[in-house]
Amino acid sequence: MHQQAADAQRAEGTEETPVPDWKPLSDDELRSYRANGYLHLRGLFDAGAVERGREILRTAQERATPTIEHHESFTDRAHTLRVRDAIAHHPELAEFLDHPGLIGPLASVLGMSVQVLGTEIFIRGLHEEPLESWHTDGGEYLQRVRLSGASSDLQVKAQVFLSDTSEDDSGNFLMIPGSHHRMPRKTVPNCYIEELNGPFERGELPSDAVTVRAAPGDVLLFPYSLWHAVARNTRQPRQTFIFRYGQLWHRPHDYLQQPPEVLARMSPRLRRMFGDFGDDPHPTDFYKPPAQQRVMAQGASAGGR
Ligand SMILES: O=C(O)CCC(=O)C(=O)O
Repeated sequence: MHQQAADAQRAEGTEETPVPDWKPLSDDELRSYRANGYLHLRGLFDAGAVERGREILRTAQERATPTIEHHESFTDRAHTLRVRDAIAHHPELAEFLDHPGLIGPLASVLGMSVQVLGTEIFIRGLHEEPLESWHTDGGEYLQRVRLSGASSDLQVKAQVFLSDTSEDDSGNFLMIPGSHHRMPRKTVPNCYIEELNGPFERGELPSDAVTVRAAPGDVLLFPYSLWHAVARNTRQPRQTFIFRYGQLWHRPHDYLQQPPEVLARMSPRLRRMFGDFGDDPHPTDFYKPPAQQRVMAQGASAGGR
């Protein structure tokens, strides 16, 4: 157990703080994440969870779940169905967001200040060209922030794979390990990385690019600053969820505040992770969250209701 998580578990005393239902990353896993800018967590969700995840996707397609209002920065395209703020319409996503196997890695890379900043359903259809160009996440101002080696992270995404991308040309996630420490030569408002995208359009990949081959149930964790793109898809619709996380003192990406009826269905841990501090929050709560170790210890599956 690395030092930060060990401190976290001691901090509030054993009487009050239940035994966490999650385990932090090992020192080696955390070192690897910080050096390479990603963690491929294989088989985090079992076959039953994957099937329930696919059911959420089917329901979203059948009901044509609405997404949020368009923003001028969105680059949504016809080949991709993208439902932003999906938790507001699909409460079953709580099973994935509150899963101990995901909470542990998040608590390790962010510290215990974990907030869900966005929940997206993604279905990437068939397309002969790359589905997304090289970019970083979170907009031009976050793009210019680079963290030193031992820093806690600021914002991360967890991509939950529900269909198979273990072969090439299946809408694979592409990334450059270690690129989260580098600044693109030129930074532009849409965060595209121009030095790579000209060659990419001609079919060239950087020599240090890695193609992620993921099986259903795998999760890829990566920070906002990792240079990434998406390969073409000539096989089958690619099904994933993408969850954004950040510090509790960040602003969400796809909601302002979850409505009371959405929060009411969640465990106290998940409500806290949606930035909920009850009816009468103090402004300082977001920076110094009360009883944070205790609230984060257990979710719905451990009876933390
Ligand atoms: O679809 C993917 O694999 C990645 C999506 C992406 O580039 C993003 O969420 O920023």
